[in-house]
Amino acid sequence: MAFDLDMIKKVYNNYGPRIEAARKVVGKPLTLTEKILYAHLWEGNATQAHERGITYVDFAPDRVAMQDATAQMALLQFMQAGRPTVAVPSTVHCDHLIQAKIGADIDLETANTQNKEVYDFLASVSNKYGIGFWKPGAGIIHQVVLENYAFPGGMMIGTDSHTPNAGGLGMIAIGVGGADACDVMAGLAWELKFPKLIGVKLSGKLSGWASAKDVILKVAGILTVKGGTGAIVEYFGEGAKSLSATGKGTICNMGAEIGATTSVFGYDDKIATYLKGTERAEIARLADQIKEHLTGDDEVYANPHNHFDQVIEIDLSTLEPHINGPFTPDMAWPLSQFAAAVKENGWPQTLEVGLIGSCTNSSYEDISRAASIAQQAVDNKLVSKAEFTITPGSELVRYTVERDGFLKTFENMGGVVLANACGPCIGQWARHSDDPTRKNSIITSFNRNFKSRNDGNPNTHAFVASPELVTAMTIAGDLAFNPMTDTLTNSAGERVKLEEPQGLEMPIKGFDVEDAGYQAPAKDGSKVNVIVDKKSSRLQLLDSFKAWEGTDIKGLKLLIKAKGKCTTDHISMAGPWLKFRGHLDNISNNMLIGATNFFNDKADTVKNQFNGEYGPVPATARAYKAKGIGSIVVGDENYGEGSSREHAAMEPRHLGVRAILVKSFARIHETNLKKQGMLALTFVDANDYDKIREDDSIDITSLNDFAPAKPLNIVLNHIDGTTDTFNVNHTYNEQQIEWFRAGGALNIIRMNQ
Ligand code: MIC
Ligand code: SF4
Repeated sequence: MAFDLDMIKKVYNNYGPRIEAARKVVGKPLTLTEKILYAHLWEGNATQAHERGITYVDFAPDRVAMQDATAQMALLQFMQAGRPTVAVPSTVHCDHLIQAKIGADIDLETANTQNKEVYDFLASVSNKYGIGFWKPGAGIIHQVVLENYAFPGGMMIGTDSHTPNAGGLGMIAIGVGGADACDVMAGLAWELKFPKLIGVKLSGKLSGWASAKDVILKVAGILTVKGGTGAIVEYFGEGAKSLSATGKGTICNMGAEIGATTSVFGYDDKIATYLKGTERAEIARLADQIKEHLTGDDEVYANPHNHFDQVIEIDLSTLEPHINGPFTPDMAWPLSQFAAAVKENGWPQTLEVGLIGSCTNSSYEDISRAASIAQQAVDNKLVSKAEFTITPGSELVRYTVERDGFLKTFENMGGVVLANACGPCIGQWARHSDDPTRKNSIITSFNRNFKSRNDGNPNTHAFVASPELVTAMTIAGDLAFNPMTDTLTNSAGERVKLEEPQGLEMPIKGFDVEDAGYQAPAKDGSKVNVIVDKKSSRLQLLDSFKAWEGTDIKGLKLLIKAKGKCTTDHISMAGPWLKFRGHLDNISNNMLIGATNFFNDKADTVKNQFNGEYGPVPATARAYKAKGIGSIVVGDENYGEGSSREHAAMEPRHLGVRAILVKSFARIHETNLKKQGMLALTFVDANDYDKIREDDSIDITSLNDFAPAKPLNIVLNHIDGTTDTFNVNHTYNEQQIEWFRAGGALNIIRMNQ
């Protein structure tokens, strides 16, 4: 048994008393989100102030989950915290570093050889500090967590932005940077700005081609990539109860794409069924005993407008399948309008590859529904026009869907089954293309479709849809195809219409697996040695960052003024760079290489103010650093959208950037910057962005009066001798200001060791 039943019992025992205590303070009916949050207040302190969207509150999460690409940095930091074991149950999952090239077995073997050093490091650190270790091939973090660890009413943090997947089982699960994980594993409180609440009322019932994925594709269209910022999204209503637990997981997972802190569903029969089907009947039994606490109060759902900051209503019975993209996950198209959009926008109509799976969509239900479409292709002699890949989310699902014949069906349709890992979703994809300069289209059941994400090619137009729709589109090889209305011609020249997908929420014969891939830690890890080779190109022990010098920061050189979308993929690209996630100096060579320079519209070409020459961003930052001069990065809206990777904050810190000044931040990235002792600042007046010139030297003043809610001051020293001055905002609280002063949060933990 991998999950920790004693911990769950303890959480449930506290539930009633804590919620009643909070109820007295709040004095009004409670949403589910509030109940879970109040049940996890640090030291049960019900009197902590909690103004939505305003106050920071301390919480005590029950679990930590880390994936291999972010765990390296999280654990390198934890190793410096001086603790003998982790304070809460924690796990590491090896999923991001496996490259998809040929097929599951060979790719896994290659990964085991190429990443040996990193896997050995993660395995031995886990063994030493009491962390559960899921080997390469075991599956993708969120699917494995859903199958083993997620529980209704729990609270978890994970070093990956799609951690909210566990909301499908009624858990508040939040994506964070490694430094946050390090704090919780070290036994400290975890703070979060008390979220705003968005309620999504689902009525009706899905049918035909519509699936859970279409709910979140539609919500993304309504809320956009920024709309969920600072909020937790709570789904409720009869429609919510009709969705399978894994369908709920899909919705919560992709909630990361609207910037939401997390998303959550209340405990219901579907969740109980899933728990029982995954050998956790005992948890369902315990949850039944405190059922009333694991859903919102009746009054809340009867009059949601009185209790949520925003309410959205969706009728599942009339919901159309959606396709979102290209280049951003919130460009939502109902299927019936998509073909016209493809033509009007001149997107490449030929579909070259369809990819299903990923942490978002690889449940038994997803695979069985997609297979029902693939089977029709085989039965009706339809030859798939596009390439097709399948990435199972876990070994449990893979083993079971193989047993039940679905993988064979995909292979019969011409599909290639990849390893149970992130693969193409994170750019770990050796895509074979005859001409990478050609504009081309792919469609996936993943969640992100930023430029260059899947195959590193900016000419690839990536669209996102449900696995069943991806399968149908793949067969057609044509983005203008609508399986609900159009027919296809088979190899015998006959017209064939695909029938609606059919699937099963849970396997009739139950789940099965030979080796799920779990390795329990040593009972006493004190003797376990963790070795990091000094000459390694992949792992590097961390040095501490310097504390603040105690004065205003003057003469910072503008490193880059980034224009437009600047996601964590632009700041610290994944794909080929994933191999350096444990080596801060080496990975810093990808810093901001994807960002567009406002002054020349080019990526990775910025002016070195000392010699006037244009060069790569990392090299320019290193040149300033070598002279002992700091720099500053300026950016646009929603800067740092996307991933939880703290490398996007540590790299600038390492290369001498002192402040990031933008129109607005994405939540996880803003916190990551604060944790590393950086200044994360926002323009009071967004028009001040226009005042920043390419040759500016910039001062940040009033730092001696740095205080919560008090703006700081910026002086732009232009090269012609003129200056501009304006105020900038920040969201630092007292404690976060301490992090800045100490040069990073870790320096404080170390001091208190
Ligand atoms: C992603 O989907 O972008 C990732 C790769 O899973 C990231 C984590 C990472 O960068 O390692 C995430 O979503 O946080
Ligand atoms: Fe992996 Fe993709 Fe899921 Fe991120 S979104 S965890 S890269 S499968």
